[in-house]
Amino acid sequence: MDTKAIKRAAEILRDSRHVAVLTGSGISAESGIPTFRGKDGLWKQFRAEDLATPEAFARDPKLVWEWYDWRRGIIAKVEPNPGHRTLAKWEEFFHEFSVITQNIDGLHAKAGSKNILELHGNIWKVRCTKDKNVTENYTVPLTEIPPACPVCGAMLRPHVVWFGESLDTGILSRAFGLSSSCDVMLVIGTSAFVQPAASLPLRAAESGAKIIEINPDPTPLTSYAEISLPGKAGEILPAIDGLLQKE
Ligand code: BJW
Repeated sequence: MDTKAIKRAAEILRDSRHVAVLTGSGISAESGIPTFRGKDGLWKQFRAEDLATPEAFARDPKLVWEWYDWRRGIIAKVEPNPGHRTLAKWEEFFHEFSVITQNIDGLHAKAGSKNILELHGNIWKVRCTKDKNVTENYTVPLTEIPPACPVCGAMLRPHVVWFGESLDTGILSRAFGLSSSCDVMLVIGTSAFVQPAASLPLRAAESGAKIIEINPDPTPLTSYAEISLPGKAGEILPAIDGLLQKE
């Protein structure tokens, strides 16, 4: 661990009032949830075109639901790790603190974070394909695949954002607003490959925020980062927290 860079990150955070965090699947890796693009990532094993597009769902809803049912089974068994827990703790520490996440696993909320924007939806929510009503559903495994809407009987779909689908405009505009107004943005565990999420740190940097990136590997955002902390979120975030609490 680069202790000098961690110390500098703690100094920057100590001087900040408004902190925004962008997380990706890497923050949940230490909880046991596979990422998408790493060497053991989901997209090495499965094709996004077959499972994470509206066209794939229209073609074979059973296949898509079986994949989500499998992932719900993994996520149901895991717990937030020290990375999630440190971010939840920091909500009390800073004047304004928000987590903007691309993750659908619900682990930030489970760790205790409250100011969360879920850009790509939530795996524990389902949406009626007919009336678009969104409800929570925690049944694992699902009792019928594809599941049916208990109100109208139409097919339900996962309340997640697939490739080619627009993000919720209210959530996205709040995410850009936070990115424009924060003093510092922590970018944690994302390959910064998927738009529009990957543009949020660029908006923050353009607006004068300092970027601190935590990721074992470099990303297209690394060159924009004031501080780049190569390593695991579950180790680096508690190390920064240790220094913040010292003062
Ligand atoms: C660790 C670690 C540890 C490991 N600690 N770190 C502009 C240009 C080009 C294309 C587009 C564009 N604008 C829009 C597009 C199209 C498309 C897109 O971005 N395509 C790219 C692939 C090029 N975007 C969309 O379609 C979006 N919609 C949209 O923009 O609508 C308007 C529009 C439509 C069409 C055309 C133009 C405009 C929707 C994107 C939806 C993404 N959906 C998914 C699935 C969600 C549901 C589900 O989970 O099933 O979201 S795909 C997948 O990727 C998932 C993730 O949220 C997302 C991001 O992945 P993430 O989190 O970054 O994971 P990885 O695996 O990539 O990276 C993990 C990182 O962690 C790595 O860097 C590791 O090193 C690191 N790591 N262990 C810290 N312990």
